[in-house]
Amino acid sequence: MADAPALEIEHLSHPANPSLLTIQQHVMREQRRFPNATGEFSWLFSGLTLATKMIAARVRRAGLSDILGSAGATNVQGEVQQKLDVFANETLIESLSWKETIGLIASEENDRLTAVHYGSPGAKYAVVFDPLDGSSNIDVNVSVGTIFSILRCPDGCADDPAKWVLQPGREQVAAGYVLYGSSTMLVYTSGNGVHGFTLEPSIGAYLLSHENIKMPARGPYYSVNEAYRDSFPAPYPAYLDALRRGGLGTKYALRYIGSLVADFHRTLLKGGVFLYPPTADAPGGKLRLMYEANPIAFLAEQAGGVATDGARPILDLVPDAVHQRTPFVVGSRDELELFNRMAAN
Ligand code: FDP
Repeated sequence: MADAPALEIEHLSHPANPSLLTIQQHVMREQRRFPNATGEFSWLFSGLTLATKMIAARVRRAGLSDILGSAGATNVQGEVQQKLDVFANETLIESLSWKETIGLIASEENDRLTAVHYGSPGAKYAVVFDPLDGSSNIDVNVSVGTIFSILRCPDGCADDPAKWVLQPGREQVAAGYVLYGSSTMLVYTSGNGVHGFTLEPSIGAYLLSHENIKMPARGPYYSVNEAYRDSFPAPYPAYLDALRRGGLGTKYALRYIGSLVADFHRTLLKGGVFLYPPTADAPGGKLRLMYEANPIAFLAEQAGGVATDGARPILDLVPDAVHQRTPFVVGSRDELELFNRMAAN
């Protein structure tokens, strides 16, 4: 019998196309940094991506379906719930509840923690989220977002849900947001840089579009609701004046959407500073530490930026309640250096 021809191998002549890297593949690649990684984390992440694609689809059709307007109830914050808030919350909880590694969920919309696989030996993570941030913008077709933070179960957390969830932001395993804007983007960090993925709607996949995002060291904008300026404490009014008058070399312009994810996304890409100071109505600040400030601060630091509550780094704050609020200043290195200098005087 004649010898069979040897199987020939042709090597790929070009490197893999990075723009075809999905979020799932990226998360798996990041996990390989940890020798004992099991792939569970990327399975958990798929619950987030599925839910946010469903939310994106609903947001896109918002004017066409009967989903605009109030759901007729108020949430734990005393805010009127929009129908899309309710949809986003239920979709995230439903999608994440399939993931055996999730023990607990905390949502902006829910007063109490939700036990998912709490008590099961495989439950390692808690997911904390704001299902639809900026919801006062929904009815007028302005960008909204989902923000999430993932925390690992520390030693002894099995009998103590508070110990599991009320960890400083520094302990986050991963965090990110999805911006439902002119395109839908997912931006996340697992402690190794900040990476952005754009939803390709025709195939329903988040594809890598912004690898290793770095926040410019200085930017052109400050972003704050200046209508409350009269009640801002020191040093906020003087700081805003300094930026406007060229204290950092250029005269700053103002951009404020009133939707945290959208305002931060611009700050991340263009640089500058976003502020939500204490006000007369919200002396402790308005934004929530665990599912707004912490994940955004983690992203900011990973991108070379800085985040503070006016006195301390956001990521060092030890929470004492899931829904606690904080003043919040986040942005580029130079703007935050000036802010911290003025705050110290
Ligand atoms: P919203 O009330 O529309 O949900 O935390 C909620 C938030 O929006 C943020 O997204 C936004 O940055 C901020 O509140 C806007 O608050 P003001 O209307 O007081 O400026």
